[in-house]
Amino acid sequence: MEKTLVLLKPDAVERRLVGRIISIYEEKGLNITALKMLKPDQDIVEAHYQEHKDKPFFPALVTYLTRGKVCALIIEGENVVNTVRKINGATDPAEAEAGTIRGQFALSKSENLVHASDSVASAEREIKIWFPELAN
Ligand code: FUP
Repeated sequence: MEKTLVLLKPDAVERRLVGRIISIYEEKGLNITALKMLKPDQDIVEAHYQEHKDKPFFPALVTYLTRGKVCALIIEGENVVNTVRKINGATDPAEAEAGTIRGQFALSKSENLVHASDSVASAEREIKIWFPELAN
């Protein structure tokens, strides 16, 4: 079954939206197969966002992700990578459809509540970063 890596970022935890957001994935019929809360260090966040390391927003992105606890999840289901990206909505909440998580709960492009892998290959890479204990 296809897997994706989801992060509920520090703003989601600070705003006590973890339960509501997880419910949206579950009510869609997707399965949460791993879940943990952790305060990530700089290394893990830099590894996760390596594609953005030369972008001007990268230092602020690392500060944001490391400022508090995140909830990391593995979600499984048919076509789950695309399904969760649609549920999350566009990166910029101003462009996200109203029914999406970002469309409903977020305002800021830099603090947009959730992350989800953008491909099956990204999901495999990101699951190893956030759940190294599950590697076989
Ligand atoms: P997404 O795949 O939707 O998480 O979006 P990106 O990989 O493009 O961006 C990752 C994170 O970088 C965003 F969630 C927030 C941050 N970002 C900014 O702060 N400014 C930007 O212009 C683009 C992204």
